[in-house]
Amino acid sequence: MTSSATAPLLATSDLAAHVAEGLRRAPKTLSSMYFYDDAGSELFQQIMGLPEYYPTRAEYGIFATHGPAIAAALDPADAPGPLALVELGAGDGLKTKLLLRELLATSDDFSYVPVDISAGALAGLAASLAAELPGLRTTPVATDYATALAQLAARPGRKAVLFLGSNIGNFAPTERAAFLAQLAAPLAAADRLLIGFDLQKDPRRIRAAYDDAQGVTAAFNLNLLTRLNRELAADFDLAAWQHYTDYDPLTGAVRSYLVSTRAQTVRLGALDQAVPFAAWEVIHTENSYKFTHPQIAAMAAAAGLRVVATFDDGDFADVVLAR
Ligand code: AVI
Repeated sequence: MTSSATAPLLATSDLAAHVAEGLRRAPKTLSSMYFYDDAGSELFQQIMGLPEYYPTRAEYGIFATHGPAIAAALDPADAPGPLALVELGAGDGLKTKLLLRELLATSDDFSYVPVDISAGALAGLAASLAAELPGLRTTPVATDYATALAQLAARPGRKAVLFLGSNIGNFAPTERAAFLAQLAAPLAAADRLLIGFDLQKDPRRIRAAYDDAQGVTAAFNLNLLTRLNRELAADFDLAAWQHYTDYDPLTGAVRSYLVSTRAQTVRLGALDQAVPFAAWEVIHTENSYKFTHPQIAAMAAAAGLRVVATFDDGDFADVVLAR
């Protein structure tokens, strides 16, 4: 997301309420949404360049190969009126820039609305777009998905919504269905939705993508505790926590955890709370689901959407959907 604002995107009270609730659950849970403070966003940038983390390269390759066809599916030649390209979770926009170049060349009236939870990532994206695509009209929005969905529903005019990078995989199945239904609801006949799905494949390859040899993904996961130390006056001792991740081919879920390597009690000053952890107890921090084409078709149908086009390299699929 691009924004001139650098203020925290989520009030500390939101984080505090979330953490208080998540650490009362069994198993203890924290949402991966909170990975993306400025340090976490930078670590995610590094992850996207790792040899083991194939999804970003795969999707970039799909955009590089099929850019004109993707642009045509999102902005059909006979569709009326200006187009707003709204991207949820825009990040650094590397892949989207391929599409933006294509649309700038073919569409006479479109604008780009990158939405992201990280104001830092958005500011970087806005600066790079201004330098690389000076003719582009950009309106960045720094917010979370829930607010973005409400804003989307209220937005008049033709729109194409991008949800790339297998961000859809970070929802649990029930949340995913609800999110897709909310995304679908405001779409008119000429509107389009492009979703990037990571596909099920060699389980070892998937697992390695979330447990890289350099330990960047571990640092990304552990950064959540650093964030809680800073923003909630917590005293997590990072030396007593490990990153652990596993892939279940039956459910298609990569699950990531922070593992307490000893019995310990952590104080969260801002919550006035002390949380006990048993030795080897885990905090579940992330789901990263992988999909099959039949699952994708079923999810689309359940949200009242049809598949307009699919761009697939065998590892990853970008699917254009419409009402
Ligand atoms: C942002 N999201 C799609 C990434 C994923 O693959 O689930 C986040 C990530 N977590 C660990 N590595 C990458």
